[in-house]
Amino acid sequence: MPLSTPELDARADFLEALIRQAGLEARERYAARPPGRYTLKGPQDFLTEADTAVETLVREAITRRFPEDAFLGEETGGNVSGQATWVVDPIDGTANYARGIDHFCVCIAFVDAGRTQLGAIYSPCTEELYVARRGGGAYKNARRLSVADTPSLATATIELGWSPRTPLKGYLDTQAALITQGANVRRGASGALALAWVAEGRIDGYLEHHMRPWDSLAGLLLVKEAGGTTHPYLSLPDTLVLGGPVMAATPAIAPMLTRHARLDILEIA
Ligand code: LIP
Repeated sequence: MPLSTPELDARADFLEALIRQAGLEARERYAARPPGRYTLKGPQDFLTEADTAVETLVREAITRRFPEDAFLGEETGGNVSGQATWVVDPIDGTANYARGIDHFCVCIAFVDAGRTQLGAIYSPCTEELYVARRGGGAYKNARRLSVADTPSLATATIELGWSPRTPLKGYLDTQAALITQGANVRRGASGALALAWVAEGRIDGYLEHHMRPWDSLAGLLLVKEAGGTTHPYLSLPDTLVLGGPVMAATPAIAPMLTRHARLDILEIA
């Protein structure tokens, strides 16, 4: 049974306060830590003490306020049993965070009835809070967002995400195809912030052949609510558990991005 409007209202209000608190925690730890202190979960997959501390703060707050909801976090896991679920990345852009690069965010989505209903992305170093509610629009610091009206790849800026979870050839082939079409291609190592930037119109598209749900759900909702086009994510089987491909772009750019990304022949390692 989907949540009622008042029940969703309560979670929306709670989410904004919680992500600000989590962002403050992340920023205070960032300011106090010597760059370069981290461990690796795998090749280019960074982990810092802050990831775990911030996720614990978020998880405990949610459990106290909404004990009936499920929780799924990047660092402490959780359960996906079809009930209303909070999906949390405590620090997206951990590689940046670990090396002292202040391009990172806290990313929280709320999924109910099989769809992302709420999304929030907070960049504490720039104090930019992006929020979206299904059917309610996308906002940054209370200002309504809209994707860019860039007409073609020749004048577009596209961010490509990558991780060792997918074949490097797919990333390099896509990068070459987009550059050949004249696009400016960048990589910022925070997929969540990149998706927020698509919603804000700062860039025109984001593509990654495989993203985890905690990195992507909030940003995909932001892009949709800002008038953008996104590749179906949660409607694909098991993406809440296994992740999946992500494409989000302005309506004009999306077909060209999908074509060059070859999402239809995607292989997940
Ligand atoms: C990051 C993702 C990004 C991906 C990076 C990394 P993390 O998440 O947001 O999409 O390209 O390799 O996985 O690990 O910083 O939370």
